[in-house]
Amino acid sequence: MEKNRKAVVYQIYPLSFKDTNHDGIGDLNGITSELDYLRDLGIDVIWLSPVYQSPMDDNGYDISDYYQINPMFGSKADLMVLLTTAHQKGLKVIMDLVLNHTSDEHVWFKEALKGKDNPYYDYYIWSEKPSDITSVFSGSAWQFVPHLNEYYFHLFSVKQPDLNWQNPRLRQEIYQMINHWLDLGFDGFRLDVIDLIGKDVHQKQLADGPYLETYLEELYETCFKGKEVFTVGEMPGISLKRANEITTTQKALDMVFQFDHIALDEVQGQGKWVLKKLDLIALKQTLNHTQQLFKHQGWASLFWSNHDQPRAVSRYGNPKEPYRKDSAKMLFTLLFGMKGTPYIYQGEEFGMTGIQLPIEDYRDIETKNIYQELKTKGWPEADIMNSIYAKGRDNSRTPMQWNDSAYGGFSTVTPWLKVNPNHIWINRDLDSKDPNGILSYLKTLLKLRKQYDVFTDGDFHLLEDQNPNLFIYERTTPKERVLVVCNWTSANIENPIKVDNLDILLTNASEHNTLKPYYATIFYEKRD
Ligand code: TEU
Ligand code: CA
Repeated sequence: MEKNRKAVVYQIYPLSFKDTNHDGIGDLNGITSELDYLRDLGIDVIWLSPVYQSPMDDNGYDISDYYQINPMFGSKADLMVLLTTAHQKGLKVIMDLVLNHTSDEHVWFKEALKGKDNPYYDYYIWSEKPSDITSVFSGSAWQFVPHLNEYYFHLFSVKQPDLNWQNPRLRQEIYQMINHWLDLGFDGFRLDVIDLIGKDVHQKQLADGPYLETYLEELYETCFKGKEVFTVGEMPGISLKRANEITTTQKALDMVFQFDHIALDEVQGQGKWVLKKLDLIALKQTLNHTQQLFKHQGWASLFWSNHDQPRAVSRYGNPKEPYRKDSAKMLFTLLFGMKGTPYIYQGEEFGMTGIQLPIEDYRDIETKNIYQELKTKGWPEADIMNSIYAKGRDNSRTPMQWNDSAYGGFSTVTPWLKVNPNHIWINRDLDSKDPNGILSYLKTLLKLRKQYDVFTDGDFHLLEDQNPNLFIYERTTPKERVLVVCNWTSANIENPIKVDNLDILLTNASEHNTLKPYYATIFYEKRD
């Protein structure tokens, strides 16, 4: 919705944000204690990854009770304190809704297992014969239940049975639950793999399923209509075109996460573990395509990273000194100069990097399963580990590095997942004291976005589209023009654009004719 178009969203992965009761696990009170920091950063909306009751097979994306809070994070009262305090500081809080599946420990599934006559049986997806669909987390997507002599469908872990959205009673029960969270005062939702609710498993149509728009409209009519709600749907399997159409109708979601620009460093069709070097021209084409498609209708989300994706600096920039800071600034500039809603993933704001661990230290179910799967397939150990270092989800889940103390100030005891040893020189406190830090740069960038409408409204023109090293574009309205110039590489490169007469809004450099490694500048011009 129009009113949300200047908002900036910050994603919190509660497990890894801040531990205040010394059990090595991040908690709600830890989040509340850092709200001033988030407000001062210039964000508007906090997206909380799931904190509901859960056996944590997939770190909370396996919900066993949508109404209760997992005690490892605190209580529902703690959550309400977080919400109220955030509101006092002018911040919104959106919850993560996992509606494609529940935990197998959810009471609905426990009831369903009692037999075909049970009213909850039809809340899930069953078959007498498994098809060849595989789970995102390895193996078949069908799990046999001997006493029912049937298989249930789980696109993710075996502990995440998929819900049957074609059942109207299930849908009503979900809507009721969503309205409960809205009644409590929450400001909106991030909807996990929401494209999947439109699937037809028996026709083998999953991500681009036929019922999506129908259910989204029903959800809108029953929960969101007439309320001020911020909604973003995660849609890993949907085309850009359909994402654009869904965000054009006023009766669905404000925006979606679409992943075309994310999948460019993997061999198409072979999944995320078969690595490929990213081609800047391909990235330009994809982002340009998005910007053009969303020029007149729809609304896009601007993100490099989240709790499933590797750290942006390690993946697209350069985590090595002396390049880390400049490349982090360059990545923010390149993406947040575009049209859409910026998303920052915790730690990205001061350039946290990925990690390399011995296999037994990984905690993510996907990583543990793929290690076994690739072993069985005969991949050499070194290749498996290289793929995990590059793409494993624990890269972005290591604890927040607040300072250089033991455990990075995240906790006073051994955390649930290793802290990156580089917290000694990469941490929030250190970066915030540095006038050339990433934080201070990002704060200015976010302020500029609020100040100049051209960032929200301007048309997007890609320049130098065949240049394999520089990413250059302009944004224009009849009144203003900004020119964004970025060097994607670690080499010095001559600037092909004449910039001598332009004002500078933001830069990480002092020289603008020879562009230093990871150079980034936003130039500005009034047009009359
Ligand atoms: O992720 C959905 C998804 O398809 C991917 O991002 C996936 O997790 C990853 O690419 C695997 O390679 C969402 C959540 O963000 C993720 O954390 C959950 O594990 C998943 O749904 C299941 O709920
Ligand atoms: Ca804790």
